[in-house]
Amino acid sequence: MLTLYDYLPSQNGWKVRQLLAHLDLPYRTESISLFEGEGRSGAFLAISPTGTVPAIRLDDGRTLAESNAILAFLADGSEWLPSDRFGRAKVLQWLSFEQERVESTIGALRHWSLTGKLARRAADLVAVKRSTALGALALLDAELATRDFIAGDAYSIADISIFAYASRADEAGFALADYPAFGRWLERVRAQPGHLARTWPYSIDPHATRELPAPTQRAGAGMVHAAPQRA
Ligand SMILES: N[C@@H](CCC(=O)N[C@@H](CS)C(=O)NCC(=O)O)C(=O)O
Repeated sequence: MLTLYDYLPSQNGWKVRQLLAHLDLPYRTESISLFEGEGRSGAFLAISPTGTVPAIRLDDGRTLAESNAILAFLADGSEWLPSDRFGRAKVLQWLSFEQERVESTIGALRHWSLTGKLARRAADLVAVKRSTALGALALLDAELATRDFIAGDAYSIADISIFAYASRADEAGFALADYPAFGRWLERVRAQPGHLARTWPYSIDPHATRELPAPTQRAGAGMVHAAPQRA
């Protein structure tokens, strides 16, 4: 059975939970206690090189990390990833946008806001993340005024991925009412059969107010992992 390495308050984890629910695929969950440093254990770094969740282990022992790579892998051959070359590339376009403009900005600001860390962050860092997030929300609003779903006419893993953090932008201090077409898309996604409404607050984790452990220098790798921003 597939194993999902997860942290329940994680919306990156939600993306994979949502697709697994659509696919009706059985899986077991292994929870990683991120704020107690479990993500930095040698055993977990062998599964997820950045020490982040989600990650999966297949029946044959192979492992895969990065939420959007996992979505693309699991959705292959399903209605949630187009089979034509251009349609797939369009989905990948929006998955890349999600990582650069949504997850790394709204995701980080939400984590800091909900766990009391925002006041400890440098004002210029917060300002850059806020302005990038505002740009992303405005862009999504303009794009979604022209079609029903982000990568075309059909709901896909690109919608799942962007929905994960964009739908929670209010928890990062953004006014969703400012983006009406985006708001209508949120409702279209919520109306999908099998939509996974269940999420978990950070308050289920007594350690969530801690900072994540310092980035690790892996022996022989010659590089330091980027400072963690999201949980
Ligand atoms: N780009 C990664 C980001 C994953 C990520 O940042 N996950 C958070 C939980 S939402 C995490 O594991 N944080 C722990 C850390 O940064 O050490 C993805 O999309 O999977």
